[in-house]
Amino acid sequence: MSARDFNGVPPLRVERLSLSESLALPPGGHPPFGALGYGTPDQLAWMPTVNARVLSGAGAMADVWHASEHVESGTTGVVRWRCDGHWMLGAIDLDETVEGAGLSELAHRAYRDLFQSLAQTGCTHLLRIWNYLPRINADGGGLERYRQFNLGRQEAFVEAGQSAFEGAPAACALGIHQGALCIRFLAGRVAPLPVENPRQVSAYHYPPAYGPRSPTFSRAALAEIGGGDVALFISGTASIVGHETVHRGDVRAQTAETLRNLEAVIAAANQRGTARFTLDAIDAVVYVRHVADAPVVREILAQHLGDASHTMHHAVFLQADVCRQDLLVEIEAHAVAGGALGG
Ligand code: 3EB
Repeated sequence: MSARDFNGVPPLRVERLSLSESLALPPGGHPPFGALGYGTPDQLAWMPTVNARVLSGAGAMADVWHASEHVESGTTGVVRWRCDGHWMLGAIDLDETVEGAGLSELAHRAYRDLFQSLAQTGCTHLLRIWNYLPRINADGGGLERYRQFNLGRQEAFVEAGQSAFEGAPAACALGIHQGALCIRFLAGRVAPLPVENPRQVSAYHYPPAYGPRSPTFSRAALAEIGGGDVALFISGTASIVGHETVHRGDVRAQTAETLRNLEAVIAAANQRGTARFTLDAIDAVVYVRHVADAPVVREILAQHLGDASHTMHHAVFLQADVCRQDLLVEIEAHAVAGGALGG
């Protein structure tokens, strides 16, 4: 593989592997650029883990990212990062009990350092953020903890002069039962193209009923990743139409509605360039609130997408809490397709 494509950008690549496959990498000796592990052991510096229970049969999995071979690693405040000069992966793990701060202050501190790390590496544009919050739906002294998180996060975006509304990065925010506040992110040198979902109110414009500060994310983001390819990052997507949760208590209907939302956001993304994405060819992570719901969620997905589809073959199912009490399922994904943005 040539290190640089004709535009001078070292291509960014991603593959979803089982834990043993990812540990068998790389043939050349040095570790891959970075990875996001699902249920993986916690001791690999290049593979920060998501501390959630894996429900799919294949067990621990990892999304392994490849960039150029010249990887520098460092820390900026609470952020550990790896950067090849064009692409950057970062991880933050902040334990509230150790830090002695509430979740709003913790989120503020985490994102402040995150933006400092971007400035330090020159990869100043966030493409995608994964947020995992301990006890996301618990009360945090008069305000739900997810809403506290939203306060600190938005404040840090605004202070850093980063787009907190239009142009916010793609993201997901899930609840884990224990451990630290975990944030993982991917950044680059070029701003991604944000994509909204015409079926949903933009999350950054949710009304105040959902908390004093809106969540800070776009429904999806598109980025050229070198080698003539475009990456689509689909934010956490759930059974929300407009700004309201629909099908309360009905996991089947919530799953079907989530699929309609995914279809809509993919269609919107396909209008922004020549790359063509389809719902049956994405690398999805499916979060279910109740372990017992996993089989029925899988059944509905298989009905819509086909058992043999790429999406069904590659989906990782995790147990996690979703940011609204009444949401039972959430799906996020990435996909890569040939093409370019604009045109
Ligand atoms: C929603 O649509 C569901 O706070 O970063 C999805 C994706 C959700 C990202 C976030 C929250 C976030 O509002 C929740």
